[in-house]
Amino acid sequence: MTHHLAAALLALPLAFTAAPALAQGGAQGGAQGGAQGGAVPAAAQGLWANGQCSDPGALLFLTGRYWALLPQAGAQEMWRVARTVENGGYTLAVADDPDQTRLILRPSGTALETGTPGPKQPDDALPGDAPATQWARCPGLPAHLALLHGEGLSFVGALDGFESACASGGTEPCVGAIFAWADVTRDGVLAPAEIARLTRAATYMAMLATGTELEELAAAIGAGALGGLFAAQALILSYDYDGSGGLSMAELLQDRVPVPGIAGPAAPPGPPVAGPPLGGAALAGQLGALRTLIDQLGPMLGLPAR
Ligand SMILES: [Ca+2]
Repeated sequence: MTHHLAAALLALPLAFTAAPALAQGGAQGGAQGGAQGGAVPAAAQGLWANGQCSDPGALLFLTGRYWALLPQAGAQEMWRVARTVENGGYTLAVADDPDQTRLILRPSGTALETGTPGPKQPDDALPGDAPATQWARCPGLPAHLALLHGEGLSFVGALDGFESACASGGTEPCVGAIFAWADVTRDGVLAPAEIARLTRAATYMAMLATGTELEELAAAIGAGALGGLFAAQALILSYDYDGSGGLSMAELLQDRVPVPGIAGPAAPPGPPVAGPPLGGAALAGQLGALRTLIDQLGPMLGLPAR
């Protein structure tokens, strides 16, 4: 069992190697007109609140490649950006889910305006007649939301970097990027608490990727806070060859075994494939290896069956 856990954790970075190819595939299915890009503009990236930062009606978190929408109640969701269209000071971000969810963005200093285009609105007709939602930039999460979203959004904020590190197809830079995020104390060893934090953050992201209710998310992260430590101990017992009580990069990369469900070694991304097979791939689908991790850890963490 513990080796399955370790293998699943090692496989986690491989999920990101597919991402650049997917982005290219999505861009080729692209829209007519307007400048085509791949990433959300830097001016729109970061944490935004609808209402007061201290008591937001909703939070919107944007990276170059992802956006997460976290209302005060109801569905907590996240999308991966397949492509963007720039037009007239507006950016349209198109996600890679089957519905090709779209979000119109217009950053202006400490304010952000967003809208959701109607189904018949062309990509380059920005902003169209979509009703606008106003957002204010927030320096950080309010205290009452930090426990629920803090670690998870930190992980989501690091995803762009993970994708870049994994784009070459090499396992070591890929694992290294995630290791660096997890190694809070910067001592080159993942202690049980650091592995537990990684587990909670990965759980958070996997749940957002498929969409989750606030209550489910809170329950999973809360349960993970306790269960993650046990899972971390099991993982360390399995891979801690030098008995340091933690896991080093060398220990993690040793004895790598292929994981069922992961197609082959981490090969460099092939030439972009045109057409529908890649277009519309859901974020949840790309995170297949991560789902394996969550599925393996789930029972130990007391997560609800999915
Ligand atoms: Ca450490």
